[in-house]
Amino acid sequence: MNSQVLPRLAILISGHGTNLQAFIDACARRELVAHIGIVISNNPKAVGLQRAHNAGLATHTIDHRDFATREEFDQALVNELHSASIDLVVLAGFMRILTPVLVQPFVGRLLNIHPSLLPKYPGMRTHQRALDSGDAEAGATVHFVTQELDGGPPILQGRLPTLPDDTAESLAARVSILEHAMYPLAVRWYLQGRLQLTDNGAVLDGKMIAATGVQYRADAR
Ligand code: NHR
Ligand code: GAR
Repeated sequence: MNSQVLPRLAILISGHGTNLQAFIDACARRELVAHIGIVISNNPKAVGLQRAHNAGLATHTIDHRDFATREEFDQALVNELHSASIDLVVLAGFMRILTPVLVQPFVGRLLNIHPSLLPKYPGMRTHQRALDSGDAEAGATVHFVTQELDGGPPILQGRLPTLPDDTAESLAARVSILEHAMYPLAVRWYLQGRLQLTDNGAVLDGKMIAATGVQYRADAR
């Protein structure tokens, strides 16, 4: 198939890019019928850039430190997304808070995965906060990105038990594996036209998604 007719994804990263790798693999296996049109990192040293190169993908580094304001940084992102004709923007370990300059033109076409059971623990250090609170469960949430940080409507939530000897690192490693399974599924729903952001929240197959998202199961399609 001609890659130009495939829906085009942008994956925005800042670090290891293991979620990016999950998308590269899902596209290669045709679990996702899409083309990753651009990988953008704000961090020139992101390991994920190498993963993109290895897969033959176009990359672009837009270093936030080169811009005087968040808005100017976001405008540079928007310009790149437009020139790459992007249909859906996927935040995958992207560590810069976005302003309306980016969110507005892409609202409803902008997804994030956050490493907590939202609405618990928006922001940073989620695993340590879950352990400090003695939570029996942790996980990750895919959500539509809106102006409110980690506050956009949840789509898909995956949970797993915390373990007695867990550290933030050991818990993060298990949540990470869960993320790689669940994030491509949410993107698949979007690309199949089954998932939309409406004024009332996220909708899947014509039904409102609950405030905690659809509960992810390994056999979900
Ligand atoms: N932007 C908007 N408008 N809304 C969201 O929901 C967003 C977003 C940008 C990124 C990812 C998010 C996460 O999943 C995300 C969601 C970065 C920070 C942060 O505090 C918080 C949440 C998320 C990403 N960033 C610092 C900043 O000043 C920088 C931290 C650093 O560089 O280490 O931008 O967790
Ligand atoms: C993932 O666990 C993701 O949920 C989290 O960072 C990790 C990125 O891993 N995202 C955030 O914390 C966003 N603030 P990766 O770079 O290997 O995909």
